[in-house]
Amino acid sequence: MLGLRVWLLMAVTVMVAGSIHGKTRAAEGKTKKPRKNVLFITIDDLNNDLGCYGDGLVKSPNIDALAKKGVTFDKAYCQYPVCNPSRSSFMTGLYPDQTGVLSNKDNFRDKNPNVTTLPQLFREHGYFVARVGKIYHYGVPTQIGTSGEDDPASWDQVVNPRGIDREVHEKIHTLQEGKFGGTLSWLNIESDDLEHTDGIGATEAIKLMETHDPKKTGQPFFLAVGFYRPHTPYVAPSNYFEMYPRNAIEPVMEKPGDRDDIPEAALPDRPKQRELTKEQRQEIIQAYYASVTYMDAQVGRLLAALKRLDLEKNTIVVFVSDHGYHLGQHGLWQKSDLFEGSARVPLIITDPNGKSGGETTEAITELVDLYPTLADLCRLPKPKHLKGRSLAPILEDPSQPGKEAALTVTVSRGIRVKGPQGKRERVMGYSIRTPRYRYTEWGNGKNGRELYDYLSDPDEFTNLAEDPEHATTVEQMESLLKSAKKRAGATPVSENALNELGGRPQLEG
Ligand SMILES: [Ca+2]
Repeated sequence: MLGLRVWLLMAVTVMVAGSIHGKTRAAEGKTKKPRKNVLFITIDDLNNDLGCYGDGLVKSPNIDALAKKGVTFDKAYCQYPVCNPSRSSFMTGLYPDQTGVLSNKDNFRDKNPNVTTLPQLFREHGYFVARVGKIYHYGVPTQIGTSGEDDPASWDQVVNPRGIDREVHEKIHTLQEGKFGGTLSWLNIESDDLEHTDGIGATEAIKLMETHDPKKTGQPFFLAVGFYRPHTPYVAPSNYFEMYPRNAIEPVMEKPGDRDDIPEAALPDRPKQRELTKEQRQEIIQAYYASVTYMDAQVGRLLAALKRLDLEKNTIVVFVSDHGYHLGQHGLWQKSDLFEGSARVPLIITDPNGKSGGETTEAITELVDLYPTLADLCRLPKPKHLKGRSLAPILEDPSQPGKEAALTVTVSRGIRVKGPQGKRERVMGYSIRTPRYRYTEWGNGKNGRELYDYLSDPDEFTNLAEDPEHATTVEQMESLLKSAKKRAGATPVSENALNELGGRPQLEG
């Protein structure tokens, strides 16, 4: 085991890009007053089950401590509830219809070869810009340790950690033999934090903070750290599993009748997930939460390093997940759907010079807003292509109103279009979330519509879309959705293209 451990601790691939602007940047760093650093932490498949979002069971002390220093966004929504489309959107500042990335197989450079990404903007303005782990799309777990589907133009340096979780696949419990990412899979393993991919990633990120400390280099940094947990397989050290006794977990069971008024397109079931027993659910949720708390500890290491290096007072921290995650709600697990559980994400932003600390905002927020926000906070010129809106005014005053509606889109599961034995096709789903309602159209409404009122129905049990009593609200929502689609560049996707998309293996990651 010792030999394996030594090897694992060295299992890091570091790549440094040829820096054509190196001299210019160093000079810039010396002549201008110190600028803010950015620590951009992205989490894979993390939902809002965290202490700072009011969860009474999940232990997330480090994320909660971060929330006390910044603004917690209670109504933040991803633009697509799957890794690659969501990440491509917030990293470019474009909506998914504009990036052209509607599955895990696409690349935003195909449609937008010269788009300036968020980290690229910082590179162009003299920052040292590095990535550790998953920022753009990675197939998890298979691409761990590689650069995944990276965007080389975004970074000066990249680090690809690979830990014990990538080496123990034969031990992992899974609902589908040989599959880990697109299904539910988990493993409790006696091990040390630092043997796992995210522990190695945190160590490498801390080294980058040390070597690229602006006090030494005269150059600010933009450090993007992408943790892999709690994405499946939920592999974490045993001590984190022990924090969640299974009988203390009260899993959500599918409510009888819940699906009666939900359109077929809205329910992307994955094999064997609806039939899980209560005991199986407890075992799976224990592993998910163990992975969350393990990841939280790695976030804590990054924040402690910022403090130790006296960088806290000049570093903006963003903590965000790429999309939400279901643990049994509506009989659904994981992601890919347009319910609140998949669309909503945790988002915390700290600005050391900001007035707010420890406040929560109810402002409707989209992840596409992150790019203009960071450009604003660091006083960089915003590229013209950006479609989001800066959150700087909300950070200044969290009681400010947000957007009228947040847009989340997805390609549906295959739905039967010609009778019960007919062929299955895919349609686009577009959903808006306002402060009170969620309204969703499948296939422009031809394949179903949904309206949920969170004031009276937080669990989305009753679909009000076809209820005559709510006709006025539906009309208002139709109009809001229409304008949201317009600003997001939604165009009719040809049926063939859509079915090609849907047929691709896009669930992993
Ligand atoms: Ca993800």
